[in-house]
Amino acid sequence: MNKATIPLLLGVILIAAILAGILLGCPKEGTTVDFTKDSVIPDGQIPPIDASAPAQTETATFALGCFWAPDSLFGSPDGVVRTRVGYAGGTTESPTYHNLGDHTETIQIDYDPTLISYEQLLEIYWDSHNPTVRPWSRQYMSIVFYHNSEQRELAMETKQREEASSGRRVYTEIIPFSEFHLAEDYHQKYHLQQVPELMKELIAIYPNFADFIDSTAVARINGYVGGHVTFQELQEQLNSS
Ligand code: MHO
Repeated sequence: MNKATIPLLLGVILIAAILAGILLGCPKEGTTVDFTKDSVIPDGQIPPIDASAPAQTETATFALGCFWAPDSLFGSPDGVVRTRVGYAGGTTESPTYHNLGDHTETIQIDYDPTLISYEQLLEIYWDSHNPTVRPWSRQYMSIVFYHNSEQRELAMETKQREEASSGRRVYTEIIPFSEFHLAEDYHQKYHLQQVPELMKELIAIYPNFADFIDSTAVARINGYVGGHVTFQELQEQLNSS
């Protein structure tokens, strides 16, 4: 074989390999999903993940600023069974978004402790907001509402760790949970509710809004809309049982 043909041959093989990769669909990452054409739940049935929701769950209650983003963030991890947003920590009776009184925007997370621990939820909590900034209103306070002494201990320990690592005061309050007032429907799964095509599809599957709020599948879809998983990962989550 002529010496000059070897690099040529290698070049041709390389180009062929790249083309084959593209044709066989390697770069799935950037694929955009168009919900005017594509469904998130193609068979239109309640997905397997909802049937696998355990009867026994534990609850974590956190405040970390506006509750819209945490609702998406905590919707994604395996082991989170449901998320709800509401108001807690104050004395005002029957608070609403426009009459919050001394309450704070709060997220409540029901989780399966065999799949995710309170400590892991606390990691997400500390990583996703900056509690060293003095809160400017009760509405956006940083608070861990503990449900038992074990949660209290873990919250105190990790708060101390945050203070030590930042070298700054952490304003997070650690107080006992007393009451959670569910927020208005339009605040639940807020990011997801901004996508009308998805809402149309999901309301057909969950005609009762309370079922929509409590669904694990809907929490995961809200996590996807918030950018916490890929569409491929979401499909695997919805089909897991
Ligand atoms: N900046 C947001 C905060 C909403 S959050 C539920 C707004 O008022 O649009 O507090």
